[in-house]
Amino acid sequence: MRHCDSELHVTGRSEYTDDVAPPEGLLHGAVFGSPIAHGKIRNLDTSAANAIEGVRGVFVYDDIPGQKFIGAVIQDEPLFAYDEVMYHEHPIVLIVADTAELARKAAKLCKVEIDPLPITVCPREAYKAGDVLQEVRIFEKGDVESVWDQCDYVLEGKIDLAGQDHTYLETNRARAVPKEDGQVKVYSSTQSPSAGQKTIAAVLGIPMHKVEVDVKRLGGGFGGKEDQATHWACMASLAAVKLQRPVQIVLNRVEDMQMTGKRHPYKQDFKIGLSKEGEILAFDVAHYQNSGAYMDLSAPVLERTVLHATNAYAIPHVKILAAACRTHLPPNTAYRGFGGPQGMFALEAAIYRAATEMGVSPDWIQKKNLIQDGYKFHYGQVLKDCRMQRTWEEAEDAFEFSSVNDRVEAYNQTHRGTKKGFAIMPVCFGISFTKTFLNQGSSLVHIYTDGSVSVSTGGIEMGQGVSSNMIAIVARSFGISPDRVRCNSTNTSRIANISPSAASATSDLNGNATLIACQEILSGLCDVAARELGGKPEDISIENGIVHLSDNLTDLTWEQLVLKSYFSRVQLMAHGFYTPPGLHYDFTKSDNNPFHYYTYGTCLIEVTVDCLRGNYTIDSAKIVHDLGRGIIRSVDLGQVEGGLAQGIGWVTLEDLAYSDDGRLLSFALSTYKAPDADFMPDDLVVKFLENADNPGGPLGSKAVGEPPFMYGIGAYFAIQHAIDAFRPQIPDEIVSPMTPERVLLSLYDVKSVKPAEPSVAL
Ligand code: LUZ
Ligand code: MOS
Repeated sequence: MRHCDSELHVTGRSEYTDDVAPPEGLLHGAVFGSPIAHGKIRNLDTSAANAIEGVRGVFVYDDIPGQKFIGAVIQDEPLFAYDEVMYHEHPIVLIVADTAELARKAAKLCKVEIDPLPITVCPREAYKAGDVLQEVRIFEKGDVESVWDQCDYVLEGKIDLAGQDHTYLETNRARAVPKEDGQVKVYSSTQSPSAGQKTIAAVLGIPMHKVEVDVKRLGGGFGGKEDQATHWACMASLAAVKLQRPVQIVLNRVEDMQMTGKRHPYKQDFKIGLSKEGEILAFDVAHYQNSGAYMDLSAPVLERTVLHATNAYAIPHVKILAAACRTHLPPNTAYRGFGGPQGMFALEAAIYRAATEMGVSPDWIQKKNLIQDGYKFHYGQVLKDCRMQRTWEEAEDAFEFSSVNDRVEAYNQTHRGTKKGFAIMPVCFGISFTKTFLNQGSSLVHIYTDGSVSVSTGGIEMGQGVSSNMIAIVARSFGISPDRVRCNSTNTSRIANISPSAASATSDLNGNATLIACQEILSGLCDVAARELGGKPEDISIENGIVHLSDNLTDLTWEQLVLKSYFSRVQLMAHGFYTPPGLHYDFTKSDNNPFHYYTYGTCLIEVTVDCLRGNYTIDSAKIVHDLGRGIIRSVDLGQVEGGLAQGIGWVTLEDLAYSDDGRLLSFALSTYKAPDADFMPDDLVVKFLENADNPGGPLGSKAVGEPPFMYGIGAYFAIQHAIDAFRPQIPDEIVSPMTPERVLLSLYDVKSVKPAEPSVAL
């Protein structure tokens, strides 16, 4: 089976939110945002905007009839800024007009007078000033202070990790259509339709059953639409209900980049202690998360940083400080990996630093400290069916780890202008929402009288292939061809209280729910078939669309069985509900079981650095990945390759630069470079573990969305390795991303320069 949308995609016929034919009288919204990053609004004048011919509505904070503050964790964020602006381009006014061009023109005529207040963009500074979004927490296992003396090596360092723009092809957008009796139907590019529904209802002050959110598919989400799609859906709904006209908001690329939150940048301090045999005895790390102006998902993101702070390594003494620091940036948000990558980066940096000091290769330390069955994490979960060492060993054999070092050294000894480097990145990623209640999935399966089937679930198709997975699960459950099955849009009137499509868990939760729904229908169908064929229901099976009795072919087809069941008044639709067992998690306690299981893998990355120019190529990436028993190979491969590309992009090209006054400098795709196909290694090998069924996933599968992202971290240390071959160094601060400019500066003894302000007016 292939991705079910592949033909529609390559022929440009797949429909996205605003591809659906515009309803009559559709109006268009544009947002006026704050010209500065922090200050008190003294006066707001929208009269010039209002006076423009074709402007149909101007909306500000006071026009909100219901709840004026929104937010998934706590409601601390006003839908429109009203007394204090907290970041550059913070939305203040929504203009609605006949065309998007007119709305944008009018938005430019809004005038706001603001008394400036001090701006903080650095989380360390916010932390020192005590400006944190929640109580600073310290997690401890063992006692790091007691072991430094026993360590043969103790190393410290500082890290400056940049954020990352989601760079989905489809920017944030929503269309709201007013319906009879105060209802509103909303087409939203969101990973979380129920969050949209709930928040729209609260903002409008109406019950949730008056709001229907429908999502066919997204042109990418990556976490950027887990929480922050809600804002635009609320604004469009507010205007649509007030004006009784359909209203659409489509952010352009620059607006999307400036107004929405990103992956959280972090500043980090680490201290690591090792024995001379290479055992990691203690790891002490402080994570200063750059949370942005409001909470958004910062707290759960920071939790996952804490949970993944020791990644794939067994460490007896651990101390982790976690601070969510308020800065004057848009609220940072979910992004593939959800804090996990930031947690893992710090430890990899510490291991690299230790390896440099000890004169060994980092992989010698990595391998010695890999987790195994029975290991108890600092948050209490005990590992079982651990496949960490297995993926490492299979990668070691398949990709000949033992010869990589010699090969790279031999190259470096004979080449002056270019140097090679490599790194290995093991990944252990916990699968489940850490907010335990979110771990629920629902599915509605309908068999129609012609034998065709439709399935609706809480899963959002954002390119990742969840719809294809749902189709595969239905087709296999009923023993019919996937062409007989269609996956519907995700709709809050068909499925209630949908958890966001996030945490890599969408196919797991909704796929297991789909299996349950199919089983329920199947038991009725088997009764009918048994009666018809004169056998026992438990001896009935269906394969390739034909009913089998005790594994023997019969004359009864799927279509006939369905029709007979219908005429016998047997149920042909069912709702399935699934929640994984045994999860419990309390951030303040240490005996937790947050994850249903873990996904494992090991990646080897090799690079070549051009030591004259500072640019580099990623020569190869070779991965052994555990996906249980995969559902659709090409879909899984797409997730692994896409995740890897995004991970490499995060630590290499994607330079999310802010000025000291809180303005995003790289606010367009001309100045913000995401990796493309050419940048990816020609030599890309992905091997899936064999005989690795996972009892926790549907059809034995494992979650695959996020874990491969973290393989990309290896690219950073591979490049550093190559740089060190040219000019050995211990940087004062480990700064990511490793852009070609930074590489060049570190190859030669020059002090870092600040990026120039872009001169192009947009
Ligand atoms: N979203 C969320 C996530 O709300 N909770 C999580 O634990 C999570 N983990 C990964 C990605 N998104
Ligand atoms: Mo996410 S970071 O929306 O799984």
